Amino acid sequence: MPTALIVIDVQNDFCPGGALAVPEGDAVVQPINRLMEQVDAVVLTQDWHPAGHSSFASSHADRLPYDMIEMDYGPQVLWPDHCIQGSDGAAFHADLRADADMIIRKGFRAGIDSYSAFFENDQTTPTGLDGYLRTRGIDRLIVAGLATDFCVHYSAVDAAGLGYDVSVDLEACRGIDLDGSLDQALRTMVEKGVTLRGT
Ligand code: VGL
Ligand code: ZN
Repeated sequence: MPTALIVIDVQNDFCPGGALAVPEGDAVVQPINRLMEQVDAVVLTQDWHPAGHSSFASSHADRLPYDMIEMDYGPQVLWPDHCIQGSDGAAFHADLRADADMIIRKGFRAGIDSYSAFFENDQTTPTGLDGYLRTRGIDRLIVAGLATDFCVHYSAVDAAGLGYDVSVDLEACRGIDLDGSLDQALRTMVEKGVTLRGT
């Protein structure tokens, strides 16, 4: 089966020292580099927000990072400012192999966040990745990267819903874990038909 590796958001801001650092976020780089050698196609996603993005706590009066708010498309966690377009924080980790086939940027509309590589957080606006993969004849996906409980989770569940054979390599992922979000994400992925590897 033609297989693609979908590398989620391995960017400086999600690594130690970054604006939204995931614990041990940089530990995913070497396992991902090795996975890249085992697949037919490699896609990187890049969280890519304009300054003042609506997912930033700083864009809302009297709100702090990790507060929840209600957006017109549903509940949204508020984050520290991160992955601003063109910033060093938005750049890929320097040790991530650079020879990917495709880079898909997400979260670039000021009023809507995008955790998933396939649909924005309204769960209907497509990013175009499904079309790219289908026209390349890809039917199996390995998903890895940051963060397990947010962008990896939503990308894997959407991919399964779109009919791909999806596995998540947990050795090549790290999570944020807000109030049990990591366990919840693992359970949801399994329920939606995603295979978890490396547990
Ligand atoms: C992510 C929070 C905000 C992620 C992106 O890559 O999981 N999380 N933006
Ligand atoms: Zn983001």
